[in-house]
Amino acid sequence: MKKLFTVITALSLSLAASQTFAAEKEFLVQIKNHKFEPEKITVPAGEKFKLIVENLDKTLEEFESVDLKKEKLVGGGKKITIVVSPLKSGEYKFFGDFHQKTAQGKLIVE
Ligand SMILES: [Cu+2]
Repeated sequence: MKKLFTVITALSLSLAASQTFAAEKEFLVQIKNHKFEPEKITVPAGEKFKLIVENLDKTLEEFESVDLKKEKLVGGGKKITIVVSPLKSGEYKFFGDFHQKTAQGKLIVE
């Protein structure tokens, strides 16, 4: 009986987890000619979300943000997903580490 209860608990927990997972919003930012498109992305405060970074250039880029404490390579023609923990409202800058002169963007959290 105890075993059955454990199984049910585990099942409902994983169900709850998958529902939370499915509810996460996704935001797409593309890299084109070493610039972010769009350069400003508005996201909700206090919510975990996913940032999809798609590199349309042929060259390697690195999505980086000191404000968000994130750094991830994205190959030419590739796509990466960055999971961002809930943020307080404000502005969070990010940039392409390999093309910092042009690749600049920010998240507007509100
Ligand atoms: Cu870097």
